[in-house]
Amino acid sequence: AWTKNEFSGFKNKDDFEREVVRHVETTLARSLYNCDQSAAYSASSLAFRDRLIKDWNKTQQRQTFADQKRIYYLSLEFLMGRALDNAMLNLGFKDVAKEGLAELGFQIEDIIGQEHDAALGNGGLGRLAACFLDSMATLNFSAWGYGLRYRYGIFKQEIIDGYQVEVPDYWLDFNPWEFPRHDVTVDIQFYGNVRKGENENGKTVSIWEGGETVTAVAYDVPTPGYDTPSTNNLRLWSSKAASGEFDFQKFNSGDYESSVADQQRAETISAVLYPNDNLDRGKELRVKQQYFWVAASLYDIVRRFKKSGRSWNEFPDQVAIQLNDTHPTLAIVELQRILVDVEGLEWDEAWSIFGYTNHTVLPEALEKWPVGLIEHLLPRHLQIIYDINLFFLQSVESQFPGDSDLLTRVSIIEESQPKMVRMAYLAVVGSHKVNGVAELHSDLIKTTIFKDFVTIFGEDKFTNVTNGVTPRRWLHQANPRLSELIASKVGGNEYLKDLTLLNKLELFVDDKEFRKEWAEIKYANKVRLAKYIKSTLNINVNPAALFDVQVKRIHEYKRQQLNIYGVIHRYLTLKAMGPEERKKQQPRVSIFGGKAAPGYWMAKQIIHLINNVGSVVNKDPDIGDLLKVIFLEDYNVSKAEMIIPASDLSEHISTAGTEASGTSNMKFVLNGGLIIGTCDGANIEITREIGQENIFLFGVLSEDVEDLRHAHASKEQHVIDPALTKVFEAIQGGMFGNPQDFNAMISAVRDHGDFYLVSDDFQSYIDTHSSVDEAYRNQEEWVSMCIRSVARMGFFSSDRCINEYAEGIWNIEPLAV
Ligand code: 26W
Repeated sequence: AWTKNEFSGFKNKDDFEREVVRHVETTLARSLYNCDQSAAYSASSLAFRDRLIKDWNKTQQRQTFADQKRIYYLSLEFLMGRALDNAMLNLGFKDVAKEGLAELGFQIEDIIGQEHDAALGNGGLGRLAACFLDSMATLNFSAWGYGLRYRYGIFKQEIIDGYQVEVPDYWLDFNPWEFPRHDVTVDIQFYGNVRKGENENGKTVSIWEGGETVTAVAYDVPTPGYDTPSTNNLRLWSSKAASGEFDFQKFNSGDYESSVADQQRAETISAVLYPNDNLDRGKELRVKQQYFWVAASLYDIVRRFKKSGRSWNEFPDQVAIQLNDTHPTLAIVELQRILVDVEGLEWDEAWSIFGYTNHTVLPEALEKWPVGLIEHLLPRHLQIIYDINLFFLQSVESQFPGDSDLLTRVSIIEESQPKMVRMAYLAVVGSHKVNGVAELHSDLIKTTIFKDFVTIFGEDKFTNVTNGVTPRRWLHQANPRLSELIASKVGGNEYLKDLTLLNKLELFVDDKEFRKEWAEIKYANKVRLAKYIKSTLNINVNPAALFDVQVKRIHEYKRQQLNIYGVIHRYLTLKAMGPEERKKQQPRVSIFGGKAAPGYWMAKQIIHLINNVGSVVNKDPDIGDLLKVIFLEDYNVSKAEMIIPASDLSEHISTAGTEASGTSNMKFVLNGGLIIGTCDGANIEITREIGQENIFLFGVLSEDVEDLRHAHASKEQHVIDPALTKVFEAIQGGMFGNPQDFNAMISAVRDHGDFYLVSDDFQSYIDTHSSVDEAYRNQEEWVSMCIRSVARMGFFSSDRCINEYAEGIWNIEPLAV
């Protein structure tokens, strides 16, 4: 057993204050009289950081000493959000900090609000990686995250005249949470050529030489667990020019400019996060990022392994590498290169080192690289890919003799013009387990994109790990009052480490006083969001109205267009009513937020329509508080922490079969909101857990999607839903600005086969919204539904997911503290 103070923390508020003052005066070199909120943030962070470092060092020592298997989580994205609040809560000293800051004349919320989000991710995949880091530390696993230290995270979104404008997110001005390790560097090679030659031991191997070298520098970020001294490491690589002789030569011969240009070219590799979500654009710089990061990480992993002095056959007992989507798939090839070319080992296929998590079935998101590009950039790796493919196809041929169609279908090399390397197939062939992220999704990958591979490798290679979220950030941190109320009923904060304890709440569903407190907290959270809307958009929204929220990346498959058409339908319906009838309607606020990929034109049109509808509806005197339409600018993790607790109803309305899991659906329910959603992703398991009487499901089922699409495609113009037709007529009549702007959106439904089935689902969508209105009118029953739902959400903790990965994929046990 450990005591908190032994490891980290503050004796009391005075202790904390002293540390803040010390940092203000020395580290920041400012006087206390000149300490503004920003300085108070910096000093508080440094004070907590000092504590974190101690735990972190001890954890790393303990892990080195124990010398057990480690998990390496490779992800191109880590969407961490803010660190200070999280550090205060995980270390357990937020109260002390609050009092201390108050004495210094600050409100803790203002100080927390000074921090710039660490936004090194696009959406679901990156945030999942961040939740996993929190769980791995909390559960005391020896785990490392490996990623890229982008100078620019996901862009900031501004809305100007209703359109999205992208602004660069330069976030590194002051970042107390990272530690540059200028002594931990790896030289990474690109281009060049391959010849046969002898290695140190006189063995004939392939030698990759020439080309250019870029240096990877490690930046370490401590990631603390909750209520444990375990603090794991997230290592992010930054690129810089290698200080080779080549540069000096140029420099000395007076070619200063081109030497600086080389430097900039090297730095470009880790300069910017690609802002595409679910779309592969096949850019050379992206594959350079991938190899740079993967090669540096593997070098680091192998270096650590070799330090233990073990022989290579123990490698799989010491190392588990999880591939977060196909982005790090080159790690499979790079490890093979290290083993065969550098270490001189024989080709060995049967190692259980890699696990591959698939996060999407959308064909446009599946990575493929032109063979010519890989050959040019990574000539030796292409040879190894060909070898892997050869061995694989030979084994398929011996298993299914004469089935040449099968060989063509499963080949890692697609015989197209130009030829392509199929990264998902490479990941499947090179991993011992492949998992989807929700039951439906894991079933779908087995019957669609990886069907043939199930035949070849058998069912057991394919598994499911339903996603989860960390209750520390997504309940305790985001919704402190609700977290406290829950703790008072379920036996304290233990439930934050064992979320199934939430089930004790069922006993209090009928407790009037408890329900009242519950409702008051929701209301207070809505008031806070209403104030934020007032201060940013100058729009008054009534906190007593039903808050209906859809916040996520803007994408046609996520169907924000269905939502806004539903809003327009509501508006038209209200307009057609007499004043008496109107008074009987449920007031609503429709809240949207999310970024569109900068090159995704249709998604940007959707944002534009939402804003135009808002500017008409919000100032219509006939409507008043009955309907408001809000688009919140620059949705990110810290805004999610404010928005999610304020929602009554949230929308998870993807075309069935397209959303792999969704994770915000879990966060919304955990915060006492209900869901309107399709039978897709984790919505299905949420329904199973909380009961179908507590969720508003609608729409076609995934097994019917293909037939419907075919039926639409076979018709010239397909007949669309009459209510939706009215919506289209209103848009085309110019009710929401220049109708031409929205031709493409309408025509996608009307003339291009309605791929996302907006028309098919429209009627059931608006009917289901009517049921929501009706249910909301009975507030007592509504609150009961919310409490029951929260009580049954224990399954969706990312702790449960990590335990499933540990047991079913990584074969690893936690390290006792
Ligand atoms: C190559 C471009 C690219 C970039 C990002 C392709 C694909 C991605 C991600 C895999 C997209 C993503 O974030 N997927 C989401 O992953 C979440 C975590 O598993 C799921 O909850 C979401 O349903 C899924 O869309």
